[in-house]
Amino acid sequence: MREVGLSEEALFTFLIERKKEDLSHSRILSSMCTPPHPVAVKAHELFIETNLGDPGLFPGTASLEKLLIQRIGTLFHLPKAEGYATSGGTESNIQALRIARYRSKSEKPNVVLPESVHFSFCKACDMLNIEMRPVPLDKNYRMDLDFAESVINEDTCCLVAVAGTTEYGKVDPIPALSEIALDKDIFFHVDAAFGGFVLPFMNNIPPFDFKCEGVSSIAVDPHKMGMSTIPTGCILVRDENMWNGLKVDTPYLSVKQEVTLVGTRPGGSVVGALAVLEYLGTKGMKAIVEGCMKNTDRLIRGMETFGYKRVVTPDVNVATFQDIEKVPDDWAVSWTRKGHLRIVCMPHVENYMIEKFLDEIGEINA
Ligand code: 0PR
Repeated sequence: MREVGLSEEALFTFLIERKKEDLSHSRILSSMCTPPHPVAVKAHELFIETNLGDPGLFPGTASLEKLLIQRIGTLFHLPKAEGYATSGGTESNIQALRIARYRSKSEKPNVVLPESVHFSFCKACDMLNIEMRPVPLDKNYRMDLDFAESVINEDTCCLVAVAGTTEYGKVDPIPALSEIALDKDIFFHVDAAFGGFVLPFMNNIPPFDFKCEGVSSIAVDPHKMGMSTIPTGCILVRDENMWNGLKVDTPYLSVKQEVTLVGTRPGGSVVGALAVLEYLGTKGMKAIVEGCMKNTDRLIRGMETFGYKRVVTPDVNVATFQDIEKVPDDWAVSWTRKGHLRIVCMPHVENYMIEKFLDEIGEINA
């Protein structure tokens, strides 16, 4: 490192120059993150130095984490759900599989999950030495129920479903899977990292949360549709005893045991997540979700007027299209494993961006 430090002016000139290399969100259509809501930024700054890894030093911050979990538990129809704020969906999914594995007596445990799961499950299964049993999707890009049931055996320690798949924005048949999990006494984890802050604010959606008796745990990410600062995920479990296998002694901390995967944890982004929910309320969240869904719908209809067909009608704000060879320059879009164009209509993807994208792709088509 430098022997003599830079002046503040020189330092920030350098940092700002590098930041200019980053893409502007006005061209980003591929991300499941979005610039944080201003109240999240303000709250994050206020709690910037706090560490939830040693909660006895920051009891006020720790009480806000508890309140965040309580708010989300209530949203997911189980106000007494237990949980904590993770670094994101990956950590939440790893933790869910750890719980499931400790609960299982099998020496060669497997997890039954849809082919559409996020790649964080590959990491979790690799770390935990769990066999993955992928279940193909039906024609609607949802986990095939019969197939799922047929691959569950006595070594299955966990069943996983996704509420808002990363690539196609679909919700698996969670009420039916919940029945299977109850019937076979299998731990059932729902990955709602993306959909968890979308589905509760929509009308007439089938239950995907603790309302289904068989659902054991849920992952949901404030740093995606919760519009908090990065990093914030949350994991919630139905019953606090589920944490038992994960408890580790922490003799010299202000608390004697912890269940989290990481040690030092930011309080700032966690309070940021709570701030967004408190500030917007269900009314504000509904308005944002409605805007995202309207834009998703407008994009799909606009693309279809050019003859670009949707792959599937999404349940949440992720639109996918078939047989696209070229997209207009300077837009960050993504492509699914099957080669479909994928656009995520996050809160920053305003209507004017959709119209502009449609105009430009329309010109290519003309
Ligand atoms: N579960 C689901 C359903 C997800 O979609 C994701 C991430 C995760 C778990 C993992 O979450 P973390 O990344 O918070 O650990 N989905 C996006 C993806 O991998 C994340 C993302 C966000 C990617 C912004 C790109 C980007 O620009 O595609």
